Amino acid sequence: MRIIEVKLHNVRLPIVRPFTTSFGTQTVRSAIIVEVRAEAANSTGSPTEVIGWGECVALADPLYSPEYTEGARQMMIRYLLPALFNYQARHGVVTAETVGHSLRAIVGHQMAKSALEMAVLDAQLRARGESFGQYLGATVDRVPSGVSVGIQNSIPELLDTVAEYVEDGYQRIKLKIQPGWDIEPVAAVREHFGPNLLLQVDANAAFTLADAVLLRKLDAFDLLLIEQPLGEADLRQHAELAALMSTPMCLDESISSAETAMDAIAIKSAAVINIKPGRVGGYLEARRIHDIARASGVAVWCGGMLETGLGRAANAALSALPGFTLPGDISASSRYYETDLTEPFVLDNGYINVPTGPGLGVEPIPEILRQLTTDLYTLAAA
Ligand code: SMG
Ligand code: MG
Repeated sequence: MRIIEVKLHNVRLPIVRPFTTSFGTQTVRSAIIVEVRAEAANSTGSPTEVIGWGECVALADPLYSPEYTEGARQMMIRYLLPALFNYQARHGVVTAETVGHSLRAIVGHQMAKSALEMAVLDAQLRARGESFGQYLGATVDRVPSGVSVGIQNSIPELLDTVAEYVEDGYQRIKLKIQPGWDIEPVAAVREHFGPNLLLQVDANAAFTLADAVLLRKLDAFDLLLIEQPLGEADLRQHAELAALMSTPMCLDESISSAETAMDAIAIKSAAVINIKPGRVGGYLEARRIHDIARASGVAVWCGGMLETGLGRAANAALSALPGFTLPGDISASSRYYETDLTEPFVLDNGYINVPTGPGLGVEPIPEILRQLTTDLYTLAAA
């Protein structure tokens, strides 16, 4: 396809209730929505004009990962869009499959790169009338929905919050933990909701290997997994901790590519991988990690970055691949937003339906996108 123009919409979506993790509290979601206008081949091969949408999942501050919203925007404007347009000028066309290749000289910045690749892929698929799910290899039409529960002010508040989500139908609960909010909340939730609740924890890198004795106490609560207890760079230390615990070790922040996934599997730092397309540079790399993990007998599930309906649609499609054997962090839009950018995703008996329309199968509602946009940047291809 030939890109005609790219728009970057900075959007701000208020979050319905503050979401606290070991690294901070989110009250508003600022994201960059990428709009690619292109001429692409339709199913009969004739050129047709289409719009594709991408979402950059970098958070406002570099606390979860090195990337952050403003930095990602600068990165796209200064380096990635020029590199993509330069590739197009040299080759005449771009395809979703070559976006990663065209940006490879620029080190890192996976979330910014992922957003561009997602928008190009969406445009390409919309033109040929194929859905994300079909393209990625989905084998089911709905995915079980899990929810991530932030750190609360007290145990009673935590129990109330979890009860609400269980009533909504969420099939799995993930508790955010940090030093001082670790064993007690997990014990309380397990005791209150009983042995059948699918339960897991996520520390967002807040512990060190010196906390191994404390963390081992989590083995008593029959957790599905413990997610990223140690630092992003601590692959070896995660392997040591994994050997000391019976709870399966899951990595999130540490897995930035298919290569790191292979290394983590090889040295036994990960029995489970949380796949976030933004964190690994896009949906194509995410699928490669799924393939590697599946071939290695490692379970994967799809993480969440408080996506708008655009990212939620793509994540639902990815989660429909056969190796996604654990419920993901793909909740209903209402978990975070009163008004989503797209038609809201809703829980259907504890499941999220995988969109079936062309591309993402959903698009921003123009009026809502306009209202929530705080900044707009436009660049036309040369
Ligand atoms: O989209 O529901 C969601 C967020 C799920 O907990 C979630 N994400 O480490 O897995 C994680 C966090 C990262 C973002 S926290 C602001
Ligand atoms: Mg995580």
